[in-house]
Amino acid sequence: MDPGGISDNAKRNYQEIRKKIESKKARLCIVGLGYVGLPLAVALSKKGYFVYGFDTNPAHIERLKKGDRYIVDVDPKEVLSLLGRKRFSPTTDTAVLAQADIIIVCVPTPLRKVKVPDISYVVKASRAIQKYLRKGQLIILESTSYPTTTREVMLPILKKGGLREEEDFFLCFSPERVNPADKKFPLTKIPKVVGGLSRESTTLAFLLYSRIIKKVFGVSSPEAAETAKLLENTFRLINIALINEFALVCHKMNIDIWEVIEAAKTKPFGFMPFYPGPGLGGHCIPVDPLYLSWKAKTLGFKTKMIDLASYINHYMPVHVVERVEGLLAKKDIALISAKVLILGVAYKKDVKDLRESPALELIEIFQKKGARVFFHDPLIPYLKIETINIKGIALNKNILKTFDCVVVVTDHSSIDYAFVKKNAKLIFDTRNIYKKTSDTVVRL
Ligand code: SAJ
Repeated sequence: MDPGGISDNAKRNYQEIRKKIESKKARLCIVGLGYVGLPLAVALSKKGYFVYGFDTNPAHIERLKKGDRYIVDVDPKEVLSLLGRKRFSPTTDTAVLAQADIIIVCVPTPLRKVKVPDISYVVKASRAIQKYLRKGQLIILESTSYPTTTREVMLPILKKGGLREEEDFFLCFSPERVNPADKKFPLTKIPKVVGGLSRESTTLAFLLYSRIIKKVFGVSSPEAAETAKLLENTFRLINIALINEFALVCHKMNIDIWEVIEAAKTKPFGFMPFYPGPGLGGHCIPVDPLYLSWKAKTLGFKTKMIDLASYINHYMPVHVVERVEGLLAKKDIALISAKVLILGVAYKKDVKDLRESPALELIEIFQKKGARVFFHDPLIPYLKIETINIKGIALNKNILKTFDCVVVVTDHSSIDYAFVKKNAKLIFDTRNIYKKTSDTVVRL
């Protein structure tokens, strides 16, 4: 799309950025080198752009320079090669923001303790950018947030120095969609949505992402892009809650939920399988939809489904403990004297991320009921979070035999489940790893 009906000043700035994108002379800065920012920095840098990687945490910068792997989807060797070729420059120095023609913000958007959005990282990043903001810059926000964040939070901060949006600088929202540890869908294979304050900013973001991603989809505003992302994650939250509730009902009816899902999956249209589990973890699915319900509430609208789905998902760890308690009671073992092993504590398989992991709630509930709780996770050697402070154990047959129950919580691929089955007295399988129930294996 070429600019239509804009001022000469805007056109000059637009064309300057466009030319730099097309010639790959644009200097980029990714703000936030986490599971979203680092893969993006590497992908753009590999495509030939010079990329600054800004992060407030010096440890991230040090680890990158040492070739440490701290993001599961990024190969440290690639980072070292880009560093060596001076294509990528990680730094904690905000002054690089002045050098960048395009700045992409990938900072966390968590919830505060009282379950309201915490956009303090977005505000801090916006203030840092504003200090160095100059004509001819494109700013893109990728962090998931409630609709209007780009226009009503970021924009007023950027304009503080007198520069004008869509005239001197351009502003766009493009939701991140990284799926951690998903080899089938690396960043470059996941279509990207872009929504700018004007056609020009949308076009510039479209051109940039098109260099690394096959399908880029432009929408009419940042709000449309912000809301599309929340729809994606709310879709998952609700459907995971639905299948969790189905698991609870099927347990009551003594019907195998896993068989029911396999049967429903044979329907070639109008159905998408989700799987019950021990609860809902990660920093996105349990969190992002609450950004929407919070925004709706400010407009006097109560989103009942999101709140109900969150309630059901948060009930699952309680259900798992109740099931284990019931199984042990049949063996005349009370939880208060039981020894329980949590197998896998990350929020989902093959990642080493604990955020919102249901395993943490499970451990707390088991401990409150007096059980002695241990864990094994091949990717997480130690748990030191709030009231939990335990070291992971190695799996060996003598140790396994000492547990009254082993609870499969995170189905990491690298765990030897046959070995566990051979040596455990009782297994409660929340992920259907064993595909069928037996005299020592009970499934959710
Ligand atoms: N879970 C279930 N049952 C399911 C699917 C997931 O219990 O059928 C659980 C998982 O075990 C995990 C939680 O839900 O604890 C979230 O898993 P997830 O894979 O849905 O979420 P994330 O946070 O790893 O990644 C998601 C992306 N995942 C997928 O689309 C598959 C995507 O929604 C976003 O790109 C990403 O969040 C994000 O950054 O928003």
